Amino acid sequence: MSARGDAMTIIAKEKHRLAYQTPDFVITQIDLDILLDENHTKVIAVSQVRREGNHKNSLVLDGEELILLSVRVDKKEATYRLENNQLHIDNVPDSFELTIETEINPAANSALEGLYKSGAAFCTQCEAEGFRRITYYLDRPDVLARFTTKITANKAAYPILLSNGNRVASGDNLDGSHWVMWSDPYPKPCYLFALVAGDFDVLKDTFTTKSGRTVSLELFVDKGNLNRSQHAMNSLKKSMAWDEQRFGLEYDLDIYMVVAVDFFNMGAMENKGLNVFNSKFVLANPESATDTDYFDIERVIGHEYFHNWTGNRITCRDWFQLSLKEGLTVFRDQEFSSDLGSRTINRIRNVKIIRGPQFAEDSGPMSHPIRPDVVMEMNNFYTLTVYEKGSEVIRMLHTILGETLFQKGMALYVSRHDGQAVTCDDFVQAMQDASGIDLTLFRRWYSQSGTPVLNITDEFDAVNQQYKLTVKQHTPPTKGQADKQALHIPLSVALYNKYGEYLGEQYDQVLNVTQEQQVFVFSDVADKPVVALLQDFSAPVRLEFTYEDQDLFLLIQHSKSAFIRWDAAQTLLNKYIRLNVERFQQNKELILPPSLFSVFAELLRDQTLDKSLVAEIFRIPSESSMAELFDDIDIDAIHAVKCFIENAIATQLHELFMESYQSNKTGAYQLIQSDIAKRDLVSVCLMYLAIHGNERDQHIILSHYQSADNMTDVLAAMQAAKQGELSIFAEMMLAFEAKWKTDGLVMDNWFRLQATSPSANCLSTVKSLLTHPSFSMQNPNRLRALIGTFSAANSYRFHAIDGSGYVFLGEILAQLNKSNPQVASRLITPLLQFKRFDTVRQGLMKQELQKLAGQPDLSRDLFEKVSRALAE
Ligand code: B3K
Ligand code: ZN
Repeated sequence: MSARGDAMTIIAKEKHRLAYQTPDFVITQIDLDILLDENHTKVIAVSQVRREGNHKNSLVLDGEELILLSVRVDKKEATYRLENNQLHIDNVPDSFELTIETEINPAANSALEGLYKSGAAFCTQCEAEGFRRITYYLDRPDVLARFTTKITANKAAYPILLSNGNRVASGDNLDGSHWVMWSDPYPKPCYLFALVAGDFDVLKDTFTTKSGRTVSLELFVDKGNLNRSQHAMNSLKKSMAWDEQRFGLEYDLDIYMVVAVDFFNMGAMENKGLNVFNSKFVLANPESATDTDYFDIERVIGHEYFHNWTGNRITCRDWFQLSLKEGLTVFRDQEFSSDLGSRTINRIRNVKIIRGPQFAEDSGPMSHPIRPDVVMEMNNFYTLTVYEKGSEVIRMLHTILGETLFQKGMALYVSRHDGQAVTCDDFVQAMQDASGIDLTLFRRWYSQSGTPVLNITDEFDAVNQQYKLTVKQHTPPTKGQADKQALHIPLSVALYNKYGEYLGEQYDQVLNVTQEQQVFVFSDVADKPVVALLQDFSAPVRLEFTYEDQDLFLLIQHSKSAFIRWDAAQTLLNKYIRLNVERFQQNKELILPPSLFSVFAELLRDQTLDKSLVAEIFRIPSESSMAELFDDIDIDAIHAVKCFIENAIATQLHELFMESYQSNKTGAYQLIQSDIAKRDLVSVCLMYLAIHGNERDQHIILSHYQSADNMTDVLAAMQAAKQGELSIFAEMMLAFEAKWKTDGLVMDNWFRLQATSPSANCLSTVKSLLTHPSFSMQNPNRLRALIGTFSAANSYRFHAIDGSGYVFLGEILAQLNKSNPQVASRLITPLLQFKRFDTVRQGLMKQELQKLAGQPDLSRDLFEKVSRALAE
């Protein structure tokens, strides 16, 4: 692979944010003529090139995995040099037409970047730097060109030929091929280019924009899948309406197309007017998809649609600015989901991601600010930090400015920068200019990596009736950043009295923490209050505050914020997780406070609570999020404590789970909020019943499975049976496999169940499944479902003390290093944290990393992560 090389060449490729330079040349127009063929696709690119600034530099274009056929400058054969994946053309005029002919091999493209085959179809993925695998080009986001694309292909095999913009012409050739010409009126960076060719079923609809224009909506799915495409179409229409209502942003082209493909490295891609989607985020019907699948489809359809403004019309100047579009668009999709569904439940689920895997990333060898400073392989920076923490940073701005000023800032940002490629600083500047609020200090969130810690102590002065909070902030050092500065942290707090009564709005405030230490005083407080801290998780920080159990119980029972009720339960559980891990290590008996059972029982009995909230409270943190409570991870202790807590709750509240199961069981399937919440709670009840596991419990689980008319209920029963290691699990798995074995997306659930099995032979099962007919090493969804789940979501088995889990993952990564480095680079994550484990595991994990480091053809993707981890 020509983009790869030995360690030294790779190091030379490290790029720095501050080294940004404006391009020497721009391309204003590119006309592509693409003759599709499985192994010999021909690409003729005619570009209008213009020199920028006063210099005599050569034109240097990026290209990878290309066969160069010819280069012409103003129609004349040109001389050129090929050096390190770049095409150099010396002595070019200031303005000229450049014609480049290349040949590519889409069928051999297993990396799924550039033009490749997904099953029978051709499709593309160009972000971040995939366009250079289609033709030699100025592959950088600040070069914006108008594109026309003529696609020619065999008509019988590829009746549908798509690209960005509007379809302007088409025709048939005598040899059985046909062609379609597309023209995109909006100048765009090449990462937004897309091409799709294949034989699809199409679902058509229209949307009328607020200014009265009719937009054609077309959703392309594999033949036979139309009955699974309606929800995605509904989601698209909801997204378009929501962006008009909440952000005042209207769609700009006459057509919006979405294509679902089976082979895709990530979720979806926002190519202008032609989104390409992983079929996982398009296809759903009640029988084959869960409530979570439905939710995710709506969320991802929204996310890609919202990029049309935040990403496409206004794009990134360089890739270091990725969070400009991703953090903002994640914030927008979270708000969309929250406006359409439950704000609290959305917030809880997003916060779990930050506190779990994002905090882990923040403290590990790949730790980086939301706007990274050094990048080797850009694909490695589509991270939880850039996306999810990036969204938290936007959310903090929203909290500080309020909705009105935030929207004023958005409007200014859009009007000021429409059609441009800009920076995160430009965004913050627009927010500051529109609001009049000084954001100088706030900008540090863009440059500082790591998770800030807020250490809070309180004091009650009965004589003066004052309640004081002393807030200290510090951010532990991270890779490349030893010294940290104070950040602007919005800290939302509210006070309650000892009966759990809310003290009123003057005691419910967002405090602006801006210094290393600050004291905040509340006056006229009659008795020592109970404080709810970091309401709605108002900042992505770790909180240190010593709560008495009784105060947490009070917040769980009485807080007027549903989020705080959940969060207080988390804090209580975390307190006992920490304590019990220590007790386990000291060989002491594990304990829980007796009131936990009575307070939790009340929650189950309370008919007024959102069922999903109750479900979330009863979901004990996963072992990997428990790990985030500790600097040094004790896998065995964490596993024991998790089992202990779940067993204790299952035993103590057994009858209540039985009752709650019966009263929340839903009738015929409906995709409505109240039923979704009930199914959620039912799945938790089933899980506890399975852990308890007597004959009656087993009977309930089996009959739940047998009578289910939807995938959510089917999987709830199977998940429970697996967790309780019940004998009925094996039969369920066999029946499921027989029914779904030809449907990869549905089988992913089955692979995930296998991969998360608590059973001691889990790894050998996972290994044997590599040859299962439904599995494929070429399909990223299958890889993530089986291997990704085993190594990231089954910590106890993956971290087996004999190192077998590590060796297994190491071997898989060595294989994927060649075929699909991007996916390999995602799957390696659990190995990177080796420093936090005991010496035996550390040694074994390190051994696997070293083996990878010794691979002669290590991809840039893996090299960056392995070398950063080993350098720690
Ligand atoms: N922008 C794409 C992600 C591209 C990832 C490239 N490795 C999807 C999204 O965030 O909407
Ligand atoms: Zn995105």
